[in-house]
Amino acid sequence: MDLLEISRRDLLIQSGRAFAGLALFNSTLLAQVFPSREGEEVIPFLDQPPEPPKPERNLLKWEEFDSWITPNNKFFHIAHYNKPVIDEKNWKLEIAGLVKRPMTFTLNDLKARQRKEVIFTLECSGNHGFPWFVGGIGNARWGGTPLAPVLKEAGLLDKGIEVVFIGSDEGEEEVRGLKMKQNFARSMSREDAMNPKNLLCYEMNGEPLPQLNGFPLRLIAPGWYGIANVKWLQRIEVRDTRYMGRFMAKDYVTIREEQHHGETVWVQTSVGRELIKSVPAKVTRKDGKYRIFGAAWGASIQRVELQIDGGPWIPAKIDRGQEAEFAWKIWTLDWDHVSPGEHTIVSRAIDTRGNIQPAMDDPRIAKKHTYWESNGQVTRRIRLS
Ligand SMILES: Nc1nc2c(c(=O)[nH]1)N[C@H]1C(S)=C(S)[C@@H](COP(=O)(O)O)O[C@H]1N2
Ligand SMILES: [Mo]
Repeated sequence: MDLLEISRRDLLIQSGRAFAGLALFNSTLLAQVFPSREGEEVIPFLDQPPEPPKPERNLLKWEEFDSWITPNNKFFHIAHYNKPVIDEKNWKLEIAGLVKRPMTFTLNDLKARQRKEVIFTLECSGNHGFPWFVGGIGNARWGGTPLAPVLKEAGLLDKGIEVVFIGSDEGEEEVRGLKMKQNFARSMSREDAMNPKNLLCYEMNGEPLPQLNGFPLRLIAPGWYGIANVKWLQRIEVRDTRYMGRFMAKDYVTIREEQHHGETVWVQTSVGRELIKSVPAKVTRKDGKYRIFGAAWGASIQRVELQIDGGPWIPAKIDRGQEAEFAWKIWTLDWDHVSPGEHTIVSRAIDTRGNIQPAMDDPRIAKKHTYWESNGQVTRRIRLS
């Protein structure tokens, strides 16, 4: 059983770390226990994603969703350029640009600093719905050292307004017929970069960061879409102008029609913070009783509701993840009085301020012309016998 395997694996990881406190150990194990029922059977949805065009991305298969923490070998990976294999002996992180004291750090230097963990659900902003790209998401326990004190030590100059995170991976870009080599990079405003939650991350679920997830170091920016979490980090550069690279200003741009004083305006924004979202993950049957499982993330989740066959919204039960601000919540609904035949299931998440995950026909979704940041309500179809 998958669940037991994960627990055993976690046990090995935890016991390998000599001084892991018993309380932490217990709570981690407890948190991973999925609200599943022994021997239940998963009923496949009718709307299946097509065969993944890029199997190497290792996307999440929602019907196999059975762990609050996504194990490293089941975590998706997306790389836009090459996938550098880095020898940590030859690697350094450089802090450069508009700082008083340019600095370099080896991996051991970073590991010697304050260590922090965050459980954060990383979602690719391209995850735009069934039956297309949906599995670019996973939840991991990321370990590393906080970024803000490192930047403080380097001393940002007053005119430094932009912090650029540059990866080791590179590709060719073309602007106005000019071809040039570029490294993958994303930026944040000085204020966003200094957020105490940001980590220079070298560990994923208690193991060194896997190569495809950015070994030896990546940025983990809890609350931001995947694209902001720069992998294979090699240089952090402080500038006095906005960074305009491909993944900030050209690609990963949301284009939406908005109404300004009754006029239609096309607005372009760079993909940014995660948005409130939920998805029905799977339906199971045990002794003729059905249970719907799902996840909700991207905001501080107050509740999740389900609509079956266009009926009233029914509250689901949130079972896991309430304690972790940036992690997905796992919810379930015991589905009674089910008749044979075809059914639709829709979920919506509501945040602690009362904001509701938008319906697909909400102008925020319907008037969006690029597929990024698609947090509309997901409808799934199923046939029961
Ligand atoms: N250096 C680098 N960082 C990157 C990327 C990349 O191509 N190169 N892809 C980004 C995108 S689009 C996503 S969704 C996340 C995926 O993180 P993962 O591969 O660890 O799942 O990494 C981000 N960081
Ligand atoms: Mo992404």
